[in-house]
Amino acid sequence: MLKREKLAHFSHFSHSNLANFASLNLSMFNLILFGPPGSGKGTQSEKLILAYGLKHLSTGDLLRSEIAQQTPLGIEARSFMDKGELVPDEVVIGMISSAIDNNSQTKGFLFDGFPRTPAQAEALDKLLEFKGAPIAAMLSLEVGEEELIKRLVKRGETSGRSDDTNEEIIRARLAEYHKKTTAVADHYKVFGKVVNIKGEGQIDEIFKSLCAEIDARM
Ligand code: B4P
Repeated sequence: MLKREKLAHFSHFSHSNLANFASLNLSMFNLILFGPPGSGKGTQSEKLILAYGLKHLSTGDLLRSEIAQQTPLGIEARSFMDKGELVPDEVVIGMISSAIDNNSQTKGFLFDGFPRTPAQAEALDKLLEFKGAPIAAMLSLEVGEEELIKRLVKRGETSGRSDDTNEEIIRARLAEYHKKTTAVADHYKVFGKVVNIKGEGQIDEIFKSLCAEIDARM
């Protein structure tokens, strides 16, 4: 059985089977999918969670769900997202912390769009240290700036996402990425966990490159 099939197979294990799971020495396997807005994190995450049976935690999706339900958190988050700014750390960290607690039986998380600041990275490390399950790798999708803008403008034509609708906001998101998020890669480089992947080209080719890097670390 391929490693990724093996891991997906174990995702069907129930709570009572956890002892078996531990005796097989398959501890929690956690990944970060990293990259600028529009680099394909959401696109590749959908394929990776199917292949490896990991629990997908996308802070963008969680925030958009809060906005759709018009919760106080969603209303606050929207005011930042509509300007292309990051949502404050304490809001996002609280949200991720509950999502981790609510999925304690998973055999691994795929973090998509989180962490986006060094403070979020430190908070995540502490949450996972508590579970004895550190980040195995940060897979970083590399895509040129003009290609990113082209993709997001195109998505804006159909997605209805307010942060994709005009180029000025898209450029603000990219500026925010350079100002606050690139430092997160520096944080994980210190631990030798960053793997750069070319994020331009066919979606399936990029997926294969990601799988090769994951399989090498399982
Ligand atoms: P996110 O939801 O994380 O989204 P994103 O960065 O815009 O996009 P992603 O990289 O997932 O792109 P996708 O695959 O969809 O963030 C939205 C906002 O939420 C942020 O700006 C911020 O305000 C807030 N937020 C989220 N997390 C936060 C945090 N931790 N802290 C603070 N604030 C936070 O791809 C984009 C497009 O490209 C798609 O249309 C796709 O079809 C296309 N595409 C993908 N791969 C392609 C390929 N190989 N070739 C051609 N097109 C491709």
